[in-house]
Amino acid sequence: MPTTHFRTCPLCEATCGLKITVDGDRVTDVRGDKDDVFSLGFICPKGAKLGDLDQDPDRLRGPLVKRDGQFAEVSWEEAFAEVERGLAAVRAAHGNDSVALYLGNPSVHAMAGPVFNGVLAKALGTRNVYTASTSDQMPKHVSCGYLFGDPYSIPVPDIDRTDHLLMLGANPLESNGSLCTAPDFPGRLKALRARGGRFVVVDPRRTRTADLADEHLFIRPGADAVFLFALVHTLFDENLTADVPDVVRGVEELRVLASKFTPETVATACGIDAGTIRQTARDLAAAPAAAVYARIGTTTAEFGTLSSWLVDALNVLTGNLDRPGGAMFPSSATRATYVKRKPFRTGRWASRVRGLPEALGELPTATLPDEIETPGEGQVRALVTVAGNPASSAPNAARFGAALADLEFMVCVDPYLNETTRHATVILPPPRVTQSPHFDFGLTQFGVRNFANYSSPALPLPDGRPSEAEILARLALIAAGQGASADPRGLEEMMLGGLLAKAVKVEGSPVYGRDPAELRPLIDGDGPLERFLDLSLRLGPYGEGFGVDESGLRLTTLLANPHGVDLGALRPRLTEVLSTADGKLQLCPPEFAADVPRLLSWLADRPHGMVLIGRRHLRSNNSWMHNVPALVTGSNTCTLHINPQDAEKLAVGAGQRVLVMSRTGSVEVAVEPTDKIMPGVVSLPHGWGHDQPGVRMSVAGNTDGVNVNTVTDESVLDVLSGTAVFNGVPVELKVV
Ligand SMILES: Nc1nc2c(c(=O)[nH]1)N[C@H]1C(S)=C(S)[C@@H](COP(=O)(O)OP(=O)(O)OC[C@H]3O[C@@H](n4cnc5c(=O)[nH]c(N)nc54)[C@H](O)[C@@H]3O)O[C@H]1N2
Ligand SMILES: Nc1nc2c(c(=O)[nH]1)N[C@H]1C(S)=C(S)[C@@H](COP(=O)(O)OP(=O)(O)OC[C@H]3O[C@@H](n4cnc5c(=O)[nH]c(N)nc54)[C@H](O)[C@@H]3O)O[C@H]1N2
Ligand code: SF4
Ligand SMILES: [Mo]
Repeated sequence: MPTTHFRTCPLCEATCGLKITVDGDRVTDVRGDKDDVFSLGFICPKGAKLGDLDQDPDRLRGPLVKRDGQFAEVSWEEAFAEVERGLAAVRAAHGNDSVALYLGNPSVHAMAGPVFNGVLAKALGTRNVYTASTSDQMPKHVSCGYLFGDPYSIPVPDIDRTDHLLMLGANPLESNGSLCTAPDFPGRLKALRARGGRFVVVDPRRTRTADLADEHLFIRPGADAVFLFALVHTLFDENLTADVPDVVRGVEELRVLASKFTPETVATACGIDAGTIRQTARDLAAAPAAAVYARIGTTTAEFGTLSSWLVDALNVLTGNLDRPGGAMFPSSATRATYVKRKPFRTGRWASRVRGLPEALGELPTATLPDEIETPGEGQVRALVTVAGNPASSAPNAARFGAALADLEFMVCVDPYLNETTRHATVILPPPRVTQSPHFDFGLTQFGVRNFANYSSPALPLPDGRPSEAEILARLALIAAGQGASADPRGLEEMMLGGLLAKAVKVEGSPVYGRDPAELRPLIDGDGPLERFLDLSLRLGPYGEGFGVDESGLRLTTLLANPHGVDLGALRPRLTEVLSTADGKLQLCPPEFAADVPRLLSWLADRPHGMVLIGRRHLRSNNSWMHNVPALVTGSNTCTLHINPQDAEKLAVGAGQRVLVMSRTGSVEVAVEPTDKIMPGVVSLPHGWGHDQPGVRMSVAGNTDGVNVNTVTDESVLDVLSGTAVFNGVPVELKVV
């Protein structure tokens, strides 16, 4: 008998509710759940193919261990024993820092990662922690960390109530949104226009999002920081700033800094005339409520942190930060607000080889190959990866892959044998999506409405098959020296006990002064992730508080509401968020001001030749969805978008092949002339190129694509955050 299950889609940041039909152990139908409180039935082609992904025959069913260069199927016990041997040998010989940890993108989307990855990192006791954040959004964390004191309090555009949206470097019609969880982003943008609002897109490509907008400005890649500075300047210059509240410090310092960036000075660099820049600032200031929102086109860029900062500076100066219709701070149901946070800063330590500053306890992923290749005390000799494919996703991927091949030991928690895991000694595959529970610990922090939604597994785990939570817990126990056969329950008790012990000591916590031993038996849930969720919900801002508010949230509330719980529109909460040393909003942090001379030198001496940028397609998701036949057809191709003028200069037509060359390497691709991209700029999507030896992805392996990160450059970074530069990469083209 087929059964129906309501589940949150774990594939991207939109958190759509899905209605999944399961027959036996197969998914037979997936559609949007129209009763989902947040997504109201929206679904995209990836969600619709969740079944194909779930039952992909190439997904690894059990662990693999490499013996004499070949992967062999082994039992889980053997695999964990091999991990213990491998890690212990490297650590005994070279110390804790010789083992690095890399956490990839789905470690935020799968429920186990947010609960266990922190413990795993701690147990490894290494400074060599790397994540996909430094290939993505780290500039925004650093910016919010210095401005507001909390790197995780990132304002999102209040898209459902705004009158004016200025969007830079984001393409939610393909990506469905990022650092802004808004299921049916396209519908929300259409609604904004339908109610008379205005929406402007700044992008070197006229994307599907730009097509929907009132206005699209082509911007030269990498110029966002100077463009945003010129908007800030115009607000001051034309007396367009709103009354800035007393809690904001640094207005005058920002005005002085911005005075160097007049629209006239930056116009050529941006490819946008000064009059349009001024008008953009005027429109922003004139709107009753407006929001500036910027994403990956601005963060994986050389001045990612400055751009991220200036976006929120504009929100503050136009009076739009923390007000309905402006840029607001969501409040996650599992993030306690009573916790006192230490003031944020980066650079508490530096990477060994390049001396790059730490941010959020991580080092830049771009520098991991340096740490593997360079001999000396602290050299990385082993690697643990969880849900990551850095041999595809990191800059100068070829060098990255070669560095992985040089390691003494590598263990990967990953369902596929792909570009990265082919270098592993041990692969530990997590179970299928339908066999795993789901809750978005991370994304509830970025919702355009406050919400909470838990999905229980649709299918049971086969006997003896560890969940992803158990895999991570056992890795942490091995790393902590407890051995491959230590009971994960012990670790869980320690974690729950630790959280309770902290909570009872903080004034303002709902359980202040109570006894952890009395509270522990009250925690609900069938598994460790559910128990962790129950505890976090009950201590969270809407929580039941262990009896304080009977109507408050707890696991049972979510179990009783399979379509999710709507916690309402965003509400102003800046005072709750601010956790800087002096409790003020730092509009002009000295750390950022110190990076402005670098921006000025760029302005004076910037690349004038051809530059490369990225692009996303609705039917891809980074590197790991090209093995689903239905997702790799039609327009989802790895071609080089080029403006027809540039194609004509090169004398190439559609389908002809060119070599894209950079400092780090070259790739050969077919061109696709389109006036949707501005002259002087070419674009390639990332996540392709699956034809490397040993990759076991039969569909992806036959796709015609190259890895764009062969030509991206690990030596150039957004200095303040250590983030890789994927946009604005200087390249040369040669017809082959
Ligand atoms: N040139 C260029 N490069 C880019 C980007 C770009 O725009 N241009 N984008 C960057 C961005 S934004 C990001 S986030 C990074 C992503 O960088 P990564 O996270 O390193 O790469 P992904 O391709 O997302 O790989 C995800 C891995 O997780 C595995 N996986 C999938 N589901 C699960 C699961 O449930 N559990 C576990 N354990 N594993 C799972 C997949 O098999 C895959 O190996 O790439 C970055 N790289
Ligand atoms: N379908 C699909 N959805 C995804 C993903 C995916 O791979 N495919 N990946 C997921 C991940 S990991 C993330 S982080 C999000 C990212 O979500 P988004 O940030 O919305 O990502 P993109 O669609 O790449 O949009 C970035 C836009 O920036 C533009 N751009 C490039 N360079 C510049 C520049 O210098 N300045 C400006 N202003 N714009 C520039 C590009 O042309 C592109 O249109 O998407 C997530 N969702
Ligand atoms: S938009 Fe994202 S969350 Fe929604 S169905 Fe598609 S992949 Fe899943
Ligand atoms: Mo990302």
